[in-house]
Amino acid sequence: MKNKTVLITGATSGIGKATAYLLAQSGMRLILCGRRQSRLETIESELSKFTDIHTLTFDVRDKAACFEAIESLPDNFKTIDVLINNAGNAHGLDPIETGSIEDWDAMMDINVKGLLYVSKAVIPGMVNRQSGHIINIGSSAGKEVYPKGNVYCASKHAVLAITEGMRIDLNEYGIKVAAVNPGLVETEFSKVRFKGDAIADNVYKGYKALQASDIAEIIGFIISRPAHVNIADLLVFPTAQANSITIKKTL
Ligand code: NDP
Ligand code: 8X3
Repeated sequence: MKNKTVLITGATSGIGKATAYLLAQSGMRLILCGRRQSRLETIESELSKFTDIHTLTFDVRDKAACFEAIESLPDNFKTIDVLINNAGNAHGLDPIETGSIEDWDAMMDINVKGLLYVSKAVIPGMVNRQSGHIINIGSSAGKEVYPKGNVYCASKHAVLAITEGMRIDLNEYGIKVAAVNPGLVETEFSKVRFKGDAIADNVYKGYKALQASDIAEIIGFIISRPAHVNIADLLVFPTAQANSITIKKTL
């Protein structure tokens, strides 16, 4: 664990940030990515006491920026052992007939194409070294479509298909590939989905949602398995949630 270099996309918030804090304490060298540079700087200053941190500020929608960012890594961060493709969000929750094309573009461009761009920049090094570990953050929405979830669910179904394809194609190089698929996690996710609308405040009320730290612990567990063990596909819900629409609320 200690000597590994881990790249986390979407490290400025939620699951990615919690994962950075957890992994830093096991001494892993971290490359933290996101668009909000000031947040990356704060996280870097907090975590530098535990480990070496390098930050990369770029938008995963920008193909050239993804490749330039990975190319720009200093020598001591160039060997990426673990790639955590976490950057992503839902944008909107609307029936297909009224959904916004801008929201659809954002979800497909960030959740699917952004994941592919970053992976394309990182995978050749793993192939050359014949080792590596890719953990893609999917969603329960990648296994089940729910009302008004249409394009977000499609983007996460794509993440799962890409994960399975990566696992097959990278098998011969000894590269592990995993999908972690959470249900409801209390992060900035709903603020982004509902564009700051107060409706976001109700999403996690009346039950105990998963916390970002719960997913970070799962990611830490996956990374820490012995070389011959690959956790391929993990679905995790809060206890109150049975599927995307069955949630036991007390309010
Ligand atoms: P947050 O909104 O808290 O975090 C999203 C992260 O993604 C931020 O760090 C953000 O950084 C980054 N990001 C978003 N868009 C871009 C972009 N265009 N370029 C680069 N980085 C980007 O949400 P979560 O932590 O909940 O989400 C993380 C992942 O978990 C997502 O893939 C999400 O789909 C998935 N997920 C979330 C669930 C939930 O209920 N919360 C459940 C299942 C899966 P910045 O804005 O600084 O760029
Ligand atoms: C996030 C969980 O149920 O809002 O992927 O789609 S959900």
